[in-house]
Amino acid sequence: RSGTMEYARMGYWEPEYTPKDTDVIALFRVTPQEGVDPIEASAAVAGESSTATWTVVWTDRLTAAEKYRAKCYQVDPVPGTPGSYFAYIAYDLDLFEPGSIANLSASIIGNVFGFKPLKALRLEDMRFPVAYVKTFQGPATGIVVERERLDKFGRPLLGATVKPKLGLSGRNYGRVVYEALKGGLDFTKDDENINSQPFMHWRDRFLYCMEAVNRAQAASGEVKGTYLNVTAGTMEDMYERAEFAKELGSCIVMIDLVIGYTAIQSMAKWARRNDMILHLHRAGHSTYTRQKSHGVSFRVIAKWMRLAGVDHIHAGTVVGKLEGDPNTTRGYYDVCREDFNPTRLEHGLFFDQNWASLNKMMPVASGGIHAGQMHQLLNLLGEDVVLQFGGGTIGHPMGIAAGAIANRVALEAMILARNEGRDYVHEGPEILAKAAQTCTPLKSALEVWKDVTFN
Ligand code: CAP
Ligand code: MG
Repeated sequence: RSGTMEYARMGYWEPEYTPKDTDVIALFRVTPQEGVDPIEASAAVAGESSTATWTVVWTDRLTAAEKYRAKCYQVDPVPGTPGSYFAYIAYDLDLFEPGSIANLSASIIGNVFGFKPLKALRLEDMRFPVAYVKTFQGPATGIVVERERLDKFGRPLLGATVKPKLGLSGRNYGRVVYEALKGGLDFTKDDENINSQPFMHWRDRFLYCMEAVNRAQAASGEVKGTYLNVTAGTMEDMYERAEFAKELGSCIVMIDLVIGYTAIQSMAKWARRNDMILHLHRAGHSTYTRQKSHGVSFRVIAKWMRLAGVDHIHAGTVVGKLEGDPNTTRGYYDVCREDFNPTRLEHGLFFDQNWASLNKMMPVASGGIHAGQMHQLLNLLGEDVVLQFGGGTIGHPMGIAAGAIANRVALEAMILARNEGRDYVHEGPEILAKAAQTCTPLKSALEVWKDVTFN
């Protein structure tokens, strides 16, 4: 019995262990400090994210320690990254409260990320057993029912985030919503940092936005929506805002990731009870998802959010202004939209994941995208996605409705070409140019943003 814990020797390293079908599995990228043995470091991650502390404790013997100890069963060097290791760790299902992301994350990304023997630690992926998946509600509405409620099929949905991000009055904000929806978008959206500031209190925004939605629906004959951001400091405020949105006839409400996991799950339950679509903006995620050696991969956040029960989730664009490579982003979209994710290392999916009939989430692509990229967006992101052009609608030289028209015409031209079996990706610029001959707003959009690529 030594003074400090020897994790590997104490059973947190078990190379012979084969994970059970009912185990939760986590894959960490472990970067030990100089001189720390990678196996010991990985065993320590298993220990500190399950039962262990820095020394052996007598009370271990009062528990079924063999069972409750997480088991690191495999450690592989990360290809091309000397000094980093992939550690596979299995956790018995009994370690987790059913249906609670907060409880899960308090173990898996709890104290362990500050552990001194580690230089860096990243949670890369997780596998959840069906028994655990079934303890979660999953997306309140799901892609299929969302499309039925909106009566829109066979193409991506189109949206826009109202800009400028801050400072518009309620009345002017409502005007943007009306113009964008009437021009042909399906949705408009509050920005992540629009809540209830002195320049526009939430109630004003909701009233003007819903007036705009109703007028645009009457003018177009289409179902329209606007994501009213109900993110608020307390649960009471958030529910009050969500109830008011529903009372005004909105089909959708929005929350920001920063409200936290318990609040997200509660809102998902509210959304299911009230037949509302729940949009999640991933505000803040890059603070911990972006670094390759430390933090949490967004694919894990996407998995947690599908369990938690949101309907929409921002998942990246590849071609826009925010970071994201094509294959990793595809992996996020797989997590959102497949019933079963097979292991697909090229997309960053390290495990088979059975979603056990949980609804699918609608991925949302935004951040510096515009009509001239329509062929790339359709090719990269597929059909079940919301393409959201904020600047790419509201910055149109001929006005907001013209911006919306440009996006809708570009999308429909591309869908038509795809459905005719044309090679729409390579012929994309040609197809857009042809459509622009009879659509001045599209012509103008292609002209003004032709050089914008963010590469
Ligand atoms: C986009 C946006 C979105 C980000 C979110 C913004 O505006 O409103 O919040 O795209 O990123 O504030 O930047 P534009 P992600 O359309 O005008 O660029 O979807 O990657 O989470
Ligand atoms: Mg935004």
